Amino acid sequence: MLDDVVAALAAARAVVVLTGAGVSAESGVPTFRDAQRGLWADYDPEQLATPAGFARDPALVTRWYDERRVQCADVRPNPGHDALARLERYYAERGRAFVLLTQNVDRLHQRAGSRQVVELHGTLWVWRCIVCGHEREETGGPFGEYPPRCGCGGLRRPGVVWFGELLPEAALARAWGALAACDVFLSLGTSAVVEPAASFVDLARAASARTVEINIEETPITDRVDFALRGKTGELLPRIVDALCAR
Ligand code: BJW
Ligand code: ZN
Repeated sequence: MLDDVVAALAAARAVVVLTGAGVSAESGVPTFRDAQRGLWADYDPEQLATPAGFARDPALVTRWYDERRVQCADVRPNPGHDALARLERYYAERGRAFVLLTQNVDRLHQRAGSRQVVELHGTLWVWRCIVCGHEREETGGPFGEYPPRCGCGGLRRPGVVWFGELLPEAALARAWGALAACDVFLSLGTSAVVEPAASFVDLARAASARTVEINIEETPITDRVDFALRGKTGELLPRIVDALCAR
């Protein structure tokens, strides 16, 4: 089956990749839905990743996100991220289209060298004031004071997309445009339960794309893809890209 995926990638003229937390797991970034160790193990997601949760307890929510931001500074991209950056270069050198849609907020794809990255769920690294809208990239140590405040006195929040919020319009438009025109779609390390990204596979199928999933477990889309590879992205992606480049 790996050979079939490599053959589909070799023939592809336009590729769309969707990534989720599983791609960063081998870097040591916890996923969301891993019940014991996941990011939500000690909390109800509704408490942390919703506008209502932030309104109820902004100190708790901003501390949680700030801790994650600081942890992300200490981790490195893994071989899965590296392979995706190489895959992008493979298509760029051949004048073919490639877009990486990520639900991840850690920016590890960019650090690995990927350039065509669409951040569907925003990023942990940019914080904005909920009153004046002022945004600033935060690369230093922990804020230390929670919730952090803007010069105008307003509360600052992480630039991520919470449940019930709209995805950034430009990101969504880019995703829809790329999906409508792709001939191969890869869903990597995502549980495929959070909309609208969970339905991207159907948009790719509607465009007659070959569809591939790589995950250590089955997901709700496993039965709808042409090729479902069971395994770690940090192990399978380098093998796939090596084989593609060796053809
Ligand atoms: C490995 C691995 C290894 C591990 N190798 N694999 C239609 C129907 C029903 C509900 C809705 C709907 N449309 C919208 C909604 C509401 C909601 C939604 O989807 N709810 C569902 C839960 C049902 N969606 C929204 O609210 C979105 N907004 C929106 O659509 O606005 C319009 C609208 C609103 C309301 C109603 C209708 C329309 C916004 C979604 C924002 C999601 N935000 C979060 C938090 C971001 C901030 C933060 O980081 O805290 O994004 S939630 C969280 O889930 C995070 C992730 O990006 C996202 C996806 O998770 P992901 O990446 O898949 O991670 P996991 O942990 O779930 O899975 C990891 C996977 O990796 C697993 O499968 C492992 O097996 C695998 N794995 N190691 C390969 N080494
Ligand atoms: Zn402000």
